[in-house]
Parts: sequence; C-alpha cells; structure tokens
Amino acid sequence: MNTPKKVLTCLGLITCVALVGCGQKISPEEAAYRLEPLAPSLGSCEEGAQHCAQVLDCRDDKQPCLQRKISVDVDACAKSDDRDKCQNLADRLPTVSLVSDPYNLVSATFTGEPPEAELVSDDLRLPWDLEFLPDGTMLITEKKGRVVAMDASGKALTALKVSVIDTHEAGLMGLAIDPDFNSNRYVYLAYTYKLDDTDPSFAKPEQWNFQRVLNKIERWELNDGLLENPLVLKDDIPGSIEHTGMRLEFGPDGKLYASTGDANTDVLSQDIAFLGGKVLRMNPDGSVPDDNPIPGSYVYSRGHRNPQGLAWHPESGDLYTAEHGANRFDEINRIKPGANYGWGSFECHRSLNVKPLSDTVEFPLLCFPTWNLSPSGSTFVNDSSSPWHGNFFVAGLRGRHLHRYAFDGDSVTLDEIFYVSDKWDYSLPGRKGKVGRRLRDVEYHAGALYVIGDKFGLVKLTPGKAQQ
Ligand SMILES: [Ca+2]
Repeated sequence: MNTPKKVLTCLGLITCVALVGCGQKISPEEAAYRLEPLAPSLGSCEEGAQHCAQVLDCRDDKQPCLQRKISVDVDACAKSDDRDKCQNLADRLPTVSLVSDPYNLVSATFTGEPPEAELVSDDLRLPWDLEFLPDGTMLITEKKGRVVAMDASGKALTALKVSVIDTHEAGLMGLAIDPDFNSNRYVYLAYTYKLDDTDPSFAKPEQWNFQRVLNKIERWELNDGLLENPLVLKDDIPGSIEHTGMRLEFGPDGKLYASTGDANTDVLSQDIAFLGGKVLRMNPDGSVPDDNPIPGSYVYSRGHRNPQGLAWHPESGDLYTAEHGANRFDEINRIKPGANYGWGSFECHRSLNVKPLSDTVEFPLLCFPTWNLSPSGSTFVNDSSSPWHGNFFVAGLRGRHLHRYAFDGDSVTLDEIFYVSDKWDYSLPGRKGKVGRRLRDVEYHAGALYVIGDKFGLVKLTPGKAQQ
C-alpha cells in the first residue's frame, strides 16, 4: 500500500471541500443541508487528526477500527453563518461536501469537461445490462424478461422474451457475450426463478427467501435474431427479492464472472458453501476452473453484500467491483482471488459486531459513508485513443449520475461526477442543481460511453468539444 499517495488523494478531497465550501457565504439552511447526516468517524486516531488519515491508519494496520464520532458541534455550525467555523469542520471531515441531498445527488462538482450527450432510445423498460456484439449491435436485458437487440441508431431489431420472475430487485439481470461469439454465437443470461410456485406463500413476495427464490446462469445461442438452445450453467444460486447482484462479465482470462448478492442473509456471505454474497468464477461451459482460489468451488471472493459492477483495469488487469452498502456505505473494491471483503461482519471500515471473523478482511478501496451512489454497472475504458482511457465509470442508481474514477493501485487519482441527465432541473437553497435518473449500466464502445437506466433509456456520451 502506498501511503504517501493516499495522503495526497485525501488532501485532494479536502481541497475539493474547500472549493465547495468557500465559494459563497453559507446560509443557515444550506449549512444544515450540507452537514446532515453526519456519518460516524471511523478510526482510532488522535482527536484533531485529519479524518482521512485516520481511515488510512486503520487500513494499513488491517485491524478492526473502533467506531466513534468526531465531536463536533453540528447544531452550532448549522445555525451559524460563520463559514470559517464550518470550514474547519469540513477540513476534519473531508466527506462532508458529499452528503446526500433529498434526491441523493451529491454536491460535489464536475472537475472536467462534461461530455456531449445524445439520446439513442427512450423505448426501454427497466433496462439492466448492456453489452455490444462484435458487429456493434447492442443487446440489452430488461428486468421484466426481455432481451432487446438494438442497432447504433436506437432502432430495436428484435425483442426476445425470457420467462423470469420479476419483483423488487429480482428478474432478468446479467448479460455477457462470449469472447468467441462470432464462431459460437453464445450469449449468457442471469435471472431469477422460483423453486416451487405451488407454495401458497408465493402470493406474498415479502415471504420469499433464498430457499424459494433462486438465480441461474444460462448459456443461449443467438441465431438469426432468435435466442435458442438454453443450457443451464449454474442454478441454485441463492436469490431473494433484494440483494441479488447478478452482473455477468467475461474477464481478460476468458473466464465468466458473476457477482451475487447476499440474498438478505448477511452473515452467510461469509460462508464459502453459500454462493450468495460472492464473486463467482467459472469456465464458459459452467465448470469450476482448476485454478480457482478454493479448489472445486466457484467462489473467487466472498464477504460481498450486493455487488453489481465488475470491471478489469486495462493495464493492471485487476478486477474492481462496485457494491451497494446498507443505507450508504457503498464500496468499491479491488478484488484479490480468495479474499474476504467482510460483509456479514464488516462494512467499509467498521465492524458490525455480528460475528467475529476468523481471517483477514480486505478493506474497500473506496467507501461512501455519507451519501448514496448505489453503484451498479461499471466499466473501465480500454482505448488509448480516448481521453477517458483507464478511467473507471460507475452508473449510480440513487446517486442518479455517472461517476468517474481513476486509480493507481490503491490510490484514487480522480473522483468526480461525470454526467447527470438534464431531464429534471431544480434549485436547492444556495445553488442550482440537476437531478438525473437512476442509471443501471455503462459500457464503452468505439469512442463513446453508452448508459442505460430506469425511465431514462439509452444515452450515448462522447468527449466534450475541447477534447475532440
Ligand atoms: Ca454490461
């Protein structure tokens, strides 16, 4: 771990806070808005030390950190128009500028030029996963069970129906295209199904649990516009109406990876025999690779709550995940084979005091204790001709925007709001803002980013004019 770089990153965040906080006099209403809710400070460092340094100390020691609050007079600050007083608070809590607003759009600002946006299609219903075929045709899953094929102009070519159960966070989700699609025509789908629909309790989805609702991964063939010849690669993956994960992606190693949610079971994400709350790795035929970290097991990493983003850094080849936390505490993790990311006992850097862990917890690369990004589909841009090469883009659901990061190992070198749809404009006290739509997935193809989301459709983003 490169501590000096991390400190620089944290100083950058503090600078960001200063820019946001110092632009104008803060009204009492806005101060209250910015300072609520305050997340507990994490760490065991001396009072008065910089907040981010405390977190780093915890990470470096790999020890469970004590949970405590920095003692600040929030009420006094909120009622005061003394900006210096609030700024001191901001210096100590570098995330204070990132509190969620009523619409969960963070109050950080763009630091780069916004992209040009073009609406490709608004004819999608709860789109979940987007992938490109080698010829540039887009395939899009919709949660209710459709697979839409669409050309670059947004014209829907075919709409194929897969029988799934669809409720809350369950339905048709992950989609992957075989790296050898041109020769084998294989398309991979992940979706939710019922084990026994004769059970009368199925009338109430709230009673569904992972013993009744499951997820499966299937391989299909796409021939002449039809999906046919389904083959189950893995079923009996724990499901639920919530926390289903189920992003599918092929890794650079040619293996099929799947993220799975904890299926509302919390501690079972620690259990290697339970395939929820994991990153799974399989051969394209559904068998367990010989070189998986746990012999004979699909489990590649564990201790995840609800990961919905899987992407590999174009240079390092490292796998990164974007994961939903429990009411904030979202995480971005750099995945090491066989590692434990803590959910069930830890989230972010704090212990949940549920059950002691017997092994080491990997703390997240990024944690969001004070606002909700609700990260979903994610991608790295791997195109040296693009100004975004090497950047990590994350579609935000509650965050309602596309977020952009750059990493250098464990250091975060870029962290900004990249794109917010402008369908709704509104004003907050003291500032203008936009509220976007819930974004579910993002992919890069031929110089552009393509983003899908609920009630949002499909938007194509190209570099702003200064970057063209
Ligand atoms: Ca995708």
